[in-house]
Amino acid sequence: MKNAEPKAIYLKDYQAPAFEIESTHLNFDLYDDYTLVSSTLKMRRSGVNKHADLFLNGQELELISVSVNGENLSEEHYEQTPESLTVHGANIPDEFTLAIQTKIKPQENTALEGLYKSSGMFCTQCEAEGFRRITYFLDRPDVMSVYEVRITADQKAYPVLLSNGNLIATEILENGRHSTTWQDPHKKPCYLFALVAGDLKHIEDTFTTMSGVDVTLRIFVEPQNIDKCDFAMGALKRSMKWDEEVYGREYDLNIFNIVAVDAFNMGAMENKSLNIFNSSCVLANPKTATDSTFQRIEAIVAHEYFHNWSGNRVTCRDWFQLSLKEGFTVFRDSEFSADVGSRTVKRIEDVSLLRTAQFAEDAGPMSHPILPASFIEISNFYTLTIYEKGAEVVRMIHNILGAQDFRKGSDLYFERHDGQAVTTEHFVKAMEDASGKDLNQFRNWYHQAGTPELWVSDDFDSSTNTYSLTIKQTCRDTPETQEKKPYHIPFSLGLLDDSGNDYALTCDDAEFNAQTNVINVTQPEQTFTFSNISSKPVPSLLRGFSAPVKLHFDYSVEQLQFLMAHDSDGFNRWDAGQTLATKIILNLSQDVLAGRDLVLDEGLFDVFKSLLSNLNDDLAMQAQMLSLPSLAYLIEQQDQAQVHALYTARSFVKQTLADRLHADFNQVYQKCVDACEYEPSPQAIAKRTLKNLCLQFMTQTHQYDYSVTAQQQFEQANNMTDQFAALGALVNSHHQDMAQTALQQFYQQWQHDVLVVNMWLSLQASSDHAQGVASVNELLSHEAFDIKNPNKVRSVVGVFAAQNLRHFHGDDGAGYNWLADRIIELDALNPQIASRLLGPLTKWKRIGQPNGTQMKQALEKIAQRSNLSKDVYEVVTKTLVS
Ligand code: B3K
Ligand code: ZN
Repeated sequence: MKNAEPKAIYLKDYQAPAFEIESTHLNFDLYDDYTLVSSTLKMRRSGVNKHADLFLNGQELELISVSVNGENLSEEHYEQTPESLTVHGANIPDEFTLAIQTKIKPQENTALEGLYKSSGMFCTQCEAEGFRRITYFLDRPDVMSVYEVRITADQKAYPVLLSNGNLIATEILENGRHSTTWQDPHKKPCYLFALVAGDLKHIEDTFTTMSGVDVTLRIFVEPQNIDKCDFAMGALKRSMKWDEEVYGREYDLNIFNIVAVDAFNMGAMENKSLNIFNSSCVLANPKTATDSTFQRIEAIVAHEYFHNWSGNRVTCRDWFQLSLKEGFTVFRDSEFSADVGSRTVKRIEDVSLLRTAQFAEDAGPMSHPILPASFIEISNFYTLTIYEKGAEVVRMIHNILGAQDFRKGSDLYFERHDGQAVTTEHFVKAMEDASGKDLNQFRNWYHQAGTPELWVSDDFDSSTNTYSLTIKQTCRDTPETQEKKPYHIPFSLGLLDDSGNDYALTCDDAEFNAQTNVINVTQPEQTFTFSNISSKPVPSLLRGFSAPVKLHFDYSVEQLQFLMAHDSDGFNRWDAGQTLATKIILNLSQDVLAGRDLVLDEGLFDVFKSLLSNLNDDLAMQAQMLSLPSLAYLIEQQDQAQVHALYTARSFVKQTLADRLHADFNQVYQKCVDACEYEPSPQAIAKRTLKNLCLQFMTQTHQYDYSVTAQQQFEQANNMTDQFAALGALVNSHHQDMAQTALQQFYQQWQHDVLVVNMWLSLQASSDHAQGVASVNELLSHEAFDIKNPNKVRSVVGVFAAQNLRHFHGDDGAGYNWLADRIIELDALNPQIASRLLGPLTKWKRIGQPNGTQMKQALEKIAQRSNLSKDVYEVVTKTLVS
């Protein structure tokens, strides 16, 4: 590695800031080839050291001037490095005004952090450390101040000029320029600062808060997108109401703005009263967006809105505490989605993501606790662990305390820490204080990485009518902790009698809660004995996935079928089916490797047959039950994954079910066809999901030709969900001629719509039937591709590496090498995106040979480059040394 080695920073080294900023005045003069930023800060010393130097962060800035109390400082009064400006302590009184002028080049900013341009408009992204690319500042979340921001720009090109808080002045200036001034009365860290300047249209609505205050809500978009804002506006209003009803949280300004931008590194950003969204996470209408896009938009709008309390009013002391706001807010948005849609299906989706992707992260070289102890580049820590596992940890607290005490805990947390920058410990303490429950051992979840595993065995004694469960917990070594302390695991369960009803549970153990049927597992090994059990029950374990663990219990096929049919817990009914299908596919993959003939298990066939013949009202659940475990999930079940054997085994199961049950699938398909106008309601979504799942199976079979059904749906659909599902069914079928024609037709129809074209790119990048690297290379050179736009990169490069597992893991290693080249190319432009793309390669140790070694070689190729960004450097080095 030819880089000067970037250094890690440690949580244990945290020191409170030596200076406070009482108020921040910013003046932006925007021009097409540069921007002038003048910042005036009212500051005071806060530390005990009265001579401390003033250290300010800054990156890619041209310093024009710096003054203290109106006196310009000359170069001997300060020191500049590429990442900082340090004013010598001798020049600084206890209270002072610091004025700094810098010049920046937003139009050249391809990292999309700080102030940059997206399709002609100016916008910002400051979390985590982007503000330092705007001006020299104490760029850390525990420095909070009030802001006043004046923006000046050409009026014709940038008629809309926005920042946080309330608009307090507008001015028409000379030379066709104009300005607006914004004042945000709430103290905030600089990562919540935002600015937008562009030629935008907006829709407007109002929300009246629970105490009767009217809030003006606006969504700003480029003019061509004005017909795609209504759904997000509805979602915003639903979120505002939900947060009042469920958490008692009211909005705190008279204005709330959302802006959609095309070039954005992630989904969206919760800047105070000026949320900025990736256009793919806010724009939708039935013609252009699928059901899953509508659902994603609703969840993300809610997530960003909920941050107003969990993140903005109460923020993080330092970036090690990121899960304080993200884990809590994901839990909040996930409960919101469960309340407005199907609770069980939402749980299934969340757990699938966790078990497929977060467990993989936790088992890989980048594994870290939800409260990490160190990092090199914070952008690398916006992970599934911080977000999704963080949310599971909050969910466990919710389950241990119960809904009422949890609400008391959150009220206390918001009241105690309003306006402060705090730690995860403050959150847990508030929960403890409000409920009187001891969460001491529970805190291990914050400090230890890795997925705990539960090994459960049972014993039934017919002479005493007792049934015992022995639960042993283990957790594999992870980089930060070798000796794991036992976790406090809330373990929800039921025991089913012969007719499939739940026994009333009686257990003397103090760790068993008879009201909730939850066992508090706290020891490395514990046995729980239930009395009055008249015959051997079928245990339903870890109901609702009550803890983020891997569960091992040796279920028989009959027991799993019994649970699928009778379990009162919907999640476990689904999970029993997944366990059964997983077992079968893993066994078949051994047959593939041994060259044996493949035979479909009749148990699985019966399950599918009966699901298709007995449609009930819960179509959303039926669709989930009929979904085979994903290839990514199957890979996660093996220590040395044989990707191709798994792919072949899974495809065989799908193909055989399609061949033997195509008429049944078709019957369900026909029942679900309806000519109603599109609605993104849970019931309508469930119907479409089930219908389109059937279509996928139907287009697989060689026994009958359903391609015409798919084609008709493609041509006649009145909404994107059905049109795109039909296109997907063709693309992933053996009807390749028709697929190619439909792909061309689709592009012709939608080429003017960037977001739809991105879906079109993704579909091809993920296709089993395409030619691997050769096909994705074609997509890279397509007119619709642009390497500077993260959505395009994700649609092609990200999707190929993370979702086209068959071709990415092609035997010659070409997929890995191709990805390494893309990462190298992107690292020079946008390090955050480059680093994200490393994810699939970080799994090299868990992929069977020769692939594992080929993946490692691709990583080494990247490691040998000079001038890697910190982002890529950190992931590559940690991945190779582990
Ligand atoms: N807080 C932002 C994420 C910022 C990512 C910075 N690299 C969005 C969210 O989680 O709501
Ligand atoms: Zn968030």
